[in-house]
Amino acid sequence: MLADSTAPPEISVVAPVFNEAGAVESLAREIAAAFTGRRFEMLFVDDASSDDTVALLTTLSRELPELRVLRHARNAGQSRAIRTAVLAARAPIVVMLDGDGQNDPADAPRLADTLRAGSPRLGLVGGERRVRRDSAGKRLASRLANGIRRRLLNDKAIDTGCGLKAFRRDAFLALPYFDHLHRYLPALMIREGYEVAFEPVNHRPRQTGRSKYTNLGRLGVALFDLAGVMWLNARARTPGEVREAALPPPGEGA
Ligand SMILES: Nc1nc2c(ncn2[C@@H]2O[C@H](COP(=O)(O)OP(=O)(O)OP(=O)(O)O)[C@@H](O)[C@H]2O)c(=O)[nH]1
Ligand SMILES: [Mg+2]
Repeated sequence: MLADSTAPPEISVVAPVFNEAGAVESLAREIAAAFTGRRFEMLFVDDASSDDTVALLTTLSRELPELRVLRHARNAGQSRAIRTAVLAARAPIVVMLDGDGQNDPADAPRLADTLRAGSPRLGLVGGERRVRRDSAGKRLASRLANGIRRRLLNDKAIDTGCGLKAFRRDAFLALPYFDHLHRYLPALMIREGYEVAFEPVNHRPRQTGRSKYTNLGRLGVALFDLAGVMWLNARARTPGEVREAALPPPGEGA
């Protein structure tokens, strides 16, 4: 429950969902349990699912007042769903996680706390899945893509594909948007002048529903986007710290 239902939340937990009817109810309950005692909200963004995902969530929102359900009229992809959620989020700190239950909500408050305890320049705290609960093929494709990306972008991320990340809402909204941007959040944050940090997190096998990506499809688009992010980096310029210039007190200076 919200500690004070009139005050805005401190943390917005966001989950993109596309045909995840088997997972959303227990995921929403787990998020609510993980954030008990904090001022939080959770936003599930349904990306035009054809199953019962939305009906289940809206029914559950009667029981969980922190739950907000947004719906796309057309399927627009995981990154767009995350952006929809961040735009609607009311808290300055956002934690995103996959809607299929593979990320463990119990890790989410810790990532948010690390972000809040950091300097204002810390833009993102990403999860790093210590033990991947995925097929050998997916782990191999992921290791290959991660290695190439890290070498070319130098984004410090060992596991950029981990769906669990905490970030500053204003920092996220300053990033350029493109489909599948969610794989490049650490690189884009660094490009914008922010620092990034990582923490080990739990990972669980997918229990219900179907994977939304194929290994080959994901690898292909990741390499295509990599070229785009390299171009963005080549065209980046950052001003360092920006301060408001004040007039000197009377009698001092010219
Ligand atoms: N909104 C939206 N979410 C999507 C779309 N595709 C995938 N997702 C969500 O993004 C998250 C990650 O997708 P997954 O299919 O779980 O990808 P994965 O974890 O690499 O694959 P699995 O191990 O098979 O689960 C899940 O919450 C999906 O529901 C999409 O087109 N739109
Ligand atoms: Mg998954």
